[in-house]
Amino acid sequence: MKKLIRTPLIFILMAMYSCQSTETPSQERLPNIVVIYADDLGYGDVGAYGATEIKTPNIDRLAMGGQRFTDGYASSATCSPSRYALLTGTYPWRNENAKILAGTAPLLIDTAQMTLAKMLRAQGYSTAVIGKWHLGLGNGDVNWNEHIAPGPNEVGFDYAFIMSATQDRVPTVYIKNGRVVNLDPSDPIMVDYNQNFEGEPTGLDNPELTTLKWHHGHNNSIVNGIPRIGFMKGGESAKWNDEEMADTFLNEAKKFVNEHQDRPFFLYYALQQPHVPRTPHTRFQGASGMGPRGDAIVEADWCLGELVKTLEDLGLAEHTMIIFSSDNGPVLNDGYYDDAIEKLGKHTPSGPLRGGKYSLFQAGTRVPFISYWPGNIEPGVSNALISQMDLMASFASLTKANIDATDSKNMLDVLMGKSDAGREALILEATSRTALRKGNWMMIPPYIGPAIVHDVNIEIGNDQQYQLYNLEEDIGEQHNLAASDSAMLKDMIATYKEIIGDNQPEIEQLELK
Ligand code: NG6
Ligand code: CA
Repeated sequence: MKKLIRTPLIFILMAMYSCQSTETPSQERLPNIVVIYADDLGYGDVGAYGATEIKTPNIDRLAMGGQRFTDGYASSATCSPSRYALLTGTYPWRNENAKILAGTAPLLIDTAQMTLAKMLRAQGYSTAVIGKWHLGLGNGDVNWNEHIAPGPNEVGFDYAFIMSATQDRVPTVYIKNGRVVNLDPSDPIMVDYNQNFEGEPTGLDNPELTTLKWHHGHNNSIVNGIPRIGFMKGGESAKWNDEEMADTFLNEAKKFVNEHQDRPFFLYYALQQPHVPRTPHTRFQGASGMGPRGDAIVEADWCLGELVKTLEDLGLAEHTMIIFSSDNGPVLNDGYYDDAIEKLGKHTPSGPLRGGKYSLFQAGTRVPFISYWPGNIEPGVSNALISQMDLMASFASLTKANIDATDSKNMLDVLMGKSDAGREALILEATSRTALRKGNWMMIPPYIGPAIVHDVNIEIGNDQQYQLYNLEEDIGEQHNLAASDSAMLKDMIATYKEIIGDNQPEIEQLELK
């Protein structure tokens, strides 16, 4: 039998009073904002974007009930630069340190810089980041056994429950508001990216201790049988359980929503899937028939569904704008032997696009991008050109915040499905190279370097000639029109130079005529 808990009358009266005082028409409550950000999920990895071999019913439900963008972009083809742009509304190539960061890298965002979290906090939001951070921590010499700062709390997040870098990088511990979770002070953590700690096993020297084999890189410290990037010693009780990571982040996200339902909140829920090492919970192992990469996608889809269900159960769905996207395009073998290639079957993670993660071709940065807000966003498909960087100016408009935005464009009406007037132009970045999307055209300047990165088997877009593609007719970027349409090429180069100014990568400056 359920126990009845009696609420004293005074609390009921207080609750009634507080409802009345906050819900006057002039003080309409701002919507909650939830950004759900997958890691390395490709344009073709989602049912709503054409995947038939893998099932993503929860993401598809958002796509069907919201705006599904066909031309939505991450700012970069790798993680840290994309996350930097997402949170600051600034092109990553303006910051020379915005590259894939080591687990010991200092905080990439200047604490004086405006961020999504700071902006929304100033508008009365409770703010949280839960999941993958990968934007650096501290000032370059972190003692992992003390309070770690500056970090997310210093750039606008009230609450932070994160992994510092990636699942394949040390330290393999969770950090909650600057403190390593479950750390035993008598077993301090030490981290080094240059040299090993004496006597500690590594993937390179002790393959017999690994349960997952490394293919390239990933042969330093072994944690939970998985060889990682970087060396780590100590912190035994604080080490995360890889297979429980998805549940851990999800439970944190649900808890945050539950505890902050009474005032507007901003939740940046940064999923770790399907980045390597892919370690879905046993509940999902075998779920896709595609090995761990497919299973991790099914798991990520489930996590998203659970969070949406939590919002619905609390009656918050109509008060919450959800954005779903991915930090960069897909990769199969990103350093471990995990059957991603062998069990792929007919699935195409890049969909119809060329390239993948690390690439200036479309699959590097064009990603699933969905806005969802039942009762407020008209369902539909939008071909508007939009970047994750635009969330800053768009959320400023939504919450009436006053910010200086240069790179970030106000796309609120586009996100709401009220307009299809997207951006005119967008610079895309991949491993410190840049290219221009404008209208339906794509221009990649000449770059010297390998056309294919063989370890990952991805065409990254290098060519010593200009490349010009008409995406409307040639979404797979097969026909280089640079020689045949010199007027368009000239126009694209002019726009590219105008936006990028002095920030042209050196190699490009040499070649540009
Ligand atoms: C690369 C790693 C790759 C992945 C990537 C970052 C090697 C050989 N490769 O350097 O496995 O960790 O960095 O991915 O170490 S990202 O999605 O966070 O940008
Ligand atoms: Ca990524």
